[in-house]
Amino acid sequence: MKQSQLLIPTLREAPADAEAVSHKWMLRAGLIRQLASGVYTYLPLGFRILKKVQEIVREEMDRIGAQELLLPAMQPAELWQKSGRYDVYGPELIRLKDRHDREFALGPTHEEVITTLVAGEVSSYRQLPMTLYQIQTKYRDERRPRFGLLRGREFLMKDAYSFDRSWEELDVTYRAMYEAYSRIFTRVGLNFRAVQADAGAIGGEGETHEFMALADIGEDTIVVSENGDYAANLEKAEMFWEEPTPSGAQIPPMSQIHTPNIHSIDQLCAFFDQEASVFFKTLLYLVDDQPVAVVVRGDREVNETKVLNALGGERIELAEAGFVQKCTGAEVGFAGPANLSGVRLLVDREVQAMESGIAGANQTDYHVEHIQPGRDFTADLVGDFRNAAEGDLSPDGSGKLKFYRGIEVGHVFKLGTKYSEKLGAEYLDEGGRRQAAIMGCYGIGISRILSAVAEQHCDENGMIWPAELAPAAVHIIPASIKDEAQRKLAMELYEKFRAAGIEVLLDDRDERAGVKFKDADLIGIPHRIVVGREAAEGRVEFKRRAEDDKQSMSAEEAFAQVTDAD
Ligand code: 9G3
Repeated sequence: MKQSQLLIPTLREAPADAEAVSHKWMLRAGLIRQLASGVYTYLPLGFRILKKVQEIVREEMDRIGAQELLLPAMQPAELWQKSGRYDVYGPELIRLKDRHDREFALGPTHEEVITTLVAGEVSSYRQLPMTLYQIQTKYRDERRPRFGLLRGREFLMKDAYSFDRSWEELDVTYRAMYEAYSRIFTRVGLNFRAVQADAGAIGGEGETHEFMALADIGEDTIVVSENGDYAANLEKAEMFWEEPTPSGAQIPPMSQIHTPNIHSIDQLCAFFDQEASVFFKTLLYLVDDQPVAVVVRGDREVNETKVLNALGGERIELAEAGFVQKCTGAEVGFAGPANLSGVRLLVDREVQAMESGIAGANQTDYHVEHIQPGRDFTADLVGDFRNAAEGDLSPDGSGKLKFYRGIEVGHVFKLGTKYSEKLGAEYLDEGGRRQAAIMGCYGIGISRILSAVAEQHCDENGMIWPAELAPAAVHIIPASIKDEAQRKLAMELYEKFRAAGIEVLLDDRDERAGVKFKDADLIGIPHRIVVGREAAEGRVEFKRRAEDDKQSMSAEEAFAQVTDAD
């Protein structure tokens, strides 16, 4: 490839709204351009990288016997009505009408479509197990698209769907997919962790894992034990717990304290000169529109996913101030578990085990002290309703829990028969009985991988693409294209690499050397050969993008440096 003929519009500056480093570099290196919020064009170099990610994914999917197909993006609304999901998703599901006024959705995922297909084509146990996959554009009208390809409204996903005859066979399929994912994320050069996750709205009946690329820009928080044996998304993460032995101390009766305008835990700590851990934090939620009060220790955070799962609900949201006032009789900040009626009371086991504490009095400007769980209030449900926190031990006792930010690049689910029953993906088993296929679904964010890799592989000058993804293996830069000796040697090397089947980018532009070096740093091709003043002697300067040192050597040696590395 010759740069003078390629569209690689590098930028000196990134637009101000590019917050993530990956977004900044991908814009400046001329890999992507935004067409609309969350909607991107892949320019030639960016598309080369995207194709390489797809090829790696295809190789690993084909290796485990998954069959590639391509499903439509236009999905009839009826399918989503049959699965019952048409009304579960709000504005995030992009809906449209065709010329006959028939309703469609632009596919955000394809459970309904693939299950309908299999329902029509599979009828015998002899056809199973079967895993089908596609690499296709997904549409999700995110409320806040951001960070470039990390959270787009139109993005490329590999989504696979498996159909098995039993949960045991699904376990085999799931394990094969899990290991294929590990190979894929290793090959694309990501530092990742597979973590236990929560199935969320997709509802599966079985386990689910997310593959998280470690990055500070990541929206998820993952929790990993010191030896790595335990790893979970914070939504699901548990911690070591053992009931403390009660001291049996006599606790004075609960008594009210006037705490004018003391709303927050910090204000309470100052007012009572106490640690946050002595307070009972009571938050009011609506779970499927029913009022629920959750009580956790003052220094903990409520885990809404755990609350939702404990109640088997569909939707959870923090109650508005007005509702809190109506429900507790007090402004926000004075809610407490005692004398709270008409509300389900969920108490974290840590609070339930405390002999006494300080809580809101359900009266504005008042708190109560010496409140004792069991004596002064009775929980409807006691359990683990809090986020794991620094200092917690792993639930398997394997040391302290550590916290990282992560970018979700993959997600695998054991779905069970939720979709196959609703959409009729059934088969006749050996005994001639109709059985619903046991399903799994498996996603990889193809376009998101570009950003995750760029986040993990960049420095202050630009990106540093791992060899498997780089748009070329070597970047040849004649310092001055006007200098005949430099141009000649550069062209010889360029042809030599091409003849050897090595992907090479030649910067044959009539530009100052400094500009070319800056662009080379931005684009991040692993090896760089500068043809400069020593060209006449057949000598060049060799440099790896990931290292600082430059070495003068013969053109032949430089050629060998690249071919040996490849
Ligand atoms: C929707 C919209 C957004 C969505 C979904 C449906 C996420 C939805 C979960 C999944 C589950 C798996 C197959 C590949 C792996 C992930 N966001 N999910 O179902 F209508 Cl608007 O997509 N699907």
